[in-house]
Amino acid sequence: MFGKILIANRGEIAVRIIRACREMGIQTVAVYSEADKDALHTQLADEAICIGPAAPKDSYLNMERILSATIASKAQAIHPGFGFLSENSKFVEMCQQCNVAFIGPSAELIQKMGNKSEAKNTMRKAGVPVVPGTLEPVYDPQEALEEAKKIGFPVMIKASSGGGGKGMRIAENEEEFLGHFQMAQQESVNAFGDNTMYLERYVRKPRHVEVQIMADKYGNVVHLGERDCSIQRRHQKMIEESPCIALTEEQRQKMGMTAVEAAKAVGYENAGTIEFLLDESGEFFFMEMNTRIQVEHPVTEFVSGVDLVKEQIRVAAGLPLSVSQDEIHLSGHAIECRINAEDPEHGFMPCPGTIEYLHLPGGNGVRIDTAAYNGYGIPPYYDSMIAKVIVHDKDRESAIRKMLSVLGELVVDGPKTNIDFQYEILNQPDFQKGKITTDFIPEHFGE
Ligand code: MV4
Repeated sequence: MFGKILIANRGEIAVRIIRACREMGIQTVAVYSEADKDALHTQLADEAICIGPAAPKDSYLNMERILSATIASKAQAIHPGFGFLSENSKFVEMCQQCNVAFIGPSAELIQKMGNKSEAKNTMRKAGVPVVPGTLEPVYDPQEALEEAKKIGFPVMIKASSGGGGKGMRIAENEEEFLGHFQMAQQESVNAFGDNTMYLERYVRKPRHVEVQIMADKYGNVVHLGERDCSIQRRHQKMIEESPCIALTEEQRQKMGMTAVEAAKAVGYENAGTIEFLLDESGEFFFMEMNTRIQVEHPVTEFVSGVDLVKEQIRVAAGLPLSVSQDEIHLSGHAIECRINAEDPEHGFMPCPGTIEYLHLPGGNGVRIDTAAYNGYGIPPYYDSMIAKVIVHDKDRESAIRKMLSVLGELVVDGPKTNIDFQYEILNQPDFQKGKITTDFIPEHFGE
């Protein structure tokens, strides 16, 4: 096992990883920016190294400085968390060159899955269901129009390098296709320097359902059930839950096994997530594979009882998976709400500032992952998520009631937050009935 791990991240996920290391008897090294000298992760780690100014490119994205800190502190491995360098294949290669273990999959796999159209083709060849669409990349608007006519409208125009909705447009008909294609392609060129596009049939009112998988270095792969992440605002997830109540037991089995097959087909290692679109008829299609631990991993930890971060560290150190598929029993229902310092009344504008008073509820089946504390100043340079509230209870109705109780008790004085907005979502009759699709927020609260 590793003796010392460097955590190349900040905020609640850095704290989450430090705690896992401590429980495993592993020494921890935090890296921090000048804006994070009083951050919780900086204080909690055994050692902390300042890696530069506040701007992410000068600190948490600065590969040379992070590797220098790793070598100077004699850490044997880097846990990247999510965001920042977690899906940067160049960084993974640099780790390898420095003889430092990267806690995650190989550079090749990250690169392969980072290209969305290539990932889709890889999965299609492995027998995983994908949304019907182009098999080859498209570049030329006129040629794309011909392909779109073959698929049939409406079509989804997507950037190969995309993700998170960037470079993505819906064309309802032939007339608007060329304009939308050119806009999506331009957006992709601007954001990723890549004009490679692909087309798909547009799936109306889908659910976003993703399967957590975990793989070791010996070809063992397990899945830990699915998460329904349909409640999103502008491609930012707000609420995640497990299980997805729209699935029958048969569909759930099929989706889990499909995810395991997909991971095996690419020789995956470490934690990963296979994203599916679930349509109104119950058919599901591969969307993307995320090659990192995700924000919403605690809902899976609650229903499975498996500590995913500890498992990531174990498999990266060369140990076999600690559980087999037969030993994984999913129980009850878990829900996560992301708490952001933002103003829902003014376009969800980020609201950095000092937390004057913080009260975190607790109780049976309540978990709050946060790096916030009384008097903490939220810096303006990073994302606005300040806490994750996760609850677990015997069924969905009980979990919703628990979440409403926790959100009602939670106090964050100082910055504006989305706590009341989250409460309103959970209070909606359609949410309580499980009528949730990716259109839930625009349909119930407007754009
Ligand atoms: C789609 C789709 C409908 N049909 N593809 C959004 C981001 C990217 N990961 C894929 N996305 C979508 N792809 C087809 N063929 C609808 C979405 C989509 C969506 C997906 C998951 C969660 C929220 C979403 C919100 C809007 C659109």
